[in-house]
Amino acid sequence: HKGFLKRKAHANIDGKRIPWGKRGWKTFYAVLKGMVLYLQKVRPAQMCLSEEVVSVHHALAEKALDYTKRPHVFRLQTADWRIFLFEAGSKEQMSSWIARINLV
Ligand code: I3P
Repeated sequence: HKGFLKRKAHANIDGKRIPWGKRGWKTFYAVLKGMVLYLQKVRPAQMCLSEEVVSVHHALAEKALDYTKRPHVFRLQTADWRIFLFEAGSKEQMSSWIARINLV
């Protein structure tokens, strides 16, 4: 499962609020392999690919019903209580990410 996703980090480990200045939306190329979500970011200036790794083992994905600023947004809560919002390109893509994440 792969594709572009926009992400906003909402809460850090143990549910601590992400501080001002680090709460913006960023685009990643996301790849879900097994129980791991790889978030790759292309950085043209550095000519390198930076990657973040998020474990989706015991994570919960659901449509972010209370977030209305953007469409097709789902919330991901990880086992260590981090919370991310992800914006997919369409309703279908959003549903498919949610289903795939909750399956593992
Ligand atoms: C954040 C950025 C986000 C915004 C967030 C801001 O600023 O503008 O887009 O979330 O608001 O704090 P920064 O990039 O400086 O961290 P929304 O797009 O959801 O409005 P928030 O603090 O209310 O989450």
